[in-house]
Amino acid sequence: MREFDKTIVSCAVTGAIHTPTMSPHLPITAREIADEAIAAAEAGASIVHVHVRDEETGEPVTDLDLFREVAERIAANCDAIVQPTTGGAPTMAPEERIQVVPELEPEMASCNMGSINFGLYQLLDKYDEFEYDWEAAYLDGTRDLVFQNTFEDLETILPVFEDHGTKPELEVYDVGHLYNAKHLVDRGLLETPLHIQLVMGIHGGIGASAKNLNHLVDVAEDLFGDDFSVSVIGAGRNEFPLGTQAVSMGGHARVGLEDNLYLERGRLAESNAEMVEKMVRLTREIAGREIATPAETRELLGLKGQSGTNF
Ligand code: KMH
Ligand code: ZN
Repeated sequence: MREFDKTIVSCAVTGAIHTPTMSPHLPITAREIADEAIAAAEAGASIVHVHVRDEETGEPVTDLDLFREVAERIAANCDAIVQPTTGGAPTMAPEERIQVVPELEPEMASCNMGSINFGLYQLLDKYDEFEYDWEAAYLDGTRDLVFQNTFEDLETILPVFEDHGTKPELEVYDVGHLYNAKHLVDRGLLETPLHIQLVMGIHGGIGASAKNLNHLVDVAEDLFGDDFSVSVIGAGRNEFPLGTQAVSMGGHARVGLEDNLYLERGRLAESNAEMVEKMVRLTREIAGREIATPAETRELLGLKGQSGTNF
């Protein structure tokens, strides 16, 4: 694993996993999403990962005007790296999800390294009723749903990243996805060094445990030698423990309301910024490492710079 002297903290401010009823602090409108990202950057996040939502109902959408509004507002107010999702929601088709890359030509975007069952239906039991009709149907629908990222999908979308100078952040939900990435590197569809985001604890993907994190890093080292950097997302209550393990082993961490609604057991996070502040504190106090600025992160990851984007 590539060892940087600084730690990259990313923040995923809204996502498509959690629905409006689950937290009053989940940003919904383009303005709210952008402002949460700006505050997260001010708290120390050098990469802000963004999804967009229907501004009335909060339903995940791929509306390019909303993505543009979010990206432009963030870029006008901070120098964080704006990283749109090409994952969208598990219900969306890959060809719909990739459109944001040609539109915004971002420095980075997420790129999902394989299909998985993406179970959210287990969240239904936690809520007596939902504010919007779509929420329960959306969650229940994941019982019979595959979050699609086939080899053909990847063959189609990876050249789009290449054409627009967008570095893919490889979202890896299970160990097999690392072998998918190796296959794509061998076919010249992925360029090293890779930036791998280990997504742990999604229902349908690898379980979130210290042992599994070590295993995933071991497999990545077998496959890529030192030609990769790794960040870690622990879903839900796993976020801070696995993020701390990651930064302590020379990796990086992602926090935010996309992946986890709680600042600590039983206490909803009131903002993405306070989640970033906690991860920065843990990085400094437990791992004894400093946080990378956006400029340092661009250098470490070989990004093209904000001037190379289309927003
Ligand atoms: N929302 C999930 C379907 C990504 O942003 O690329 C996957 C996701 C990953 O959020
Ligand atoms: Zn996402």
